[in-house]
Amino acid sequence: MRFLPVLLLSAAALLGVATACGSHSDTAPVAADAAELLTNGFEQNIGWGGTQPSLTTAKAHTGQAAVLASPEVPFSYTYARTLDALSPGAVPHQLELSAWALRTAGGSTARLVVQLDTSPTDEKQVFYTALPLAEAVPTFGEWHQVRLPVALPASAIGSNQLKIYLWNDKGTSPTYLDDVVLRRVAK
Ligand SMILES: [Ca+2]
Repeated sequence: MRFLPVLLLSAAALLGVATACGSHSDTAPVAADAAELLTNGFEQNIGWGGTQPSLTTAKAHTGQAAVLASPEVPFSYTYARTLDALSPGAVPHQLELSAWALRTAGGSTARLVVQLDTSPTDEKQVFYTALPLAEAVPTFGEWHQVRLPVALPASAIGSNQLKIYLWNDKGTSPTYLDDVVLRRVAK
């Protein structure tokens, strides 16, 4: 039975490969990513906080829920949290936002926005960047993964409040967003 350990090792290797592939599927990662600061597929948000026009089950990349921006809903369901709360003990400066976006038509011209306000009570902007989805998503009716590198200024401090949202801009058709992940990028 000298071949048995080899077989077991092979099986373990195959399982390892399968697990590694699984972690890249469209579902939430199994293993916690130390650099991951937030992740949201919006499945648990439905019903909480009262009526929220941006939360929708009309389209979804995973599960049943996503968020939208449209002429009727100019700003999507918004993430807002101070840098201290987002990443206790170390203000993150290099970030990457990834998300899945779907444009319904040529008029889906929403922008994916990351902004930093002075504080939760002072909306004076410290930083702003936006990804035009009309450029990042070339086709309609299909989900595409988009990425937005975010380099916060060196002057950013823990009491600054980070916001993430879709802005409809001058869009005439809805744009959908799902499976948002914000990661700290190692320098
Ligand atoms: Ca979802």
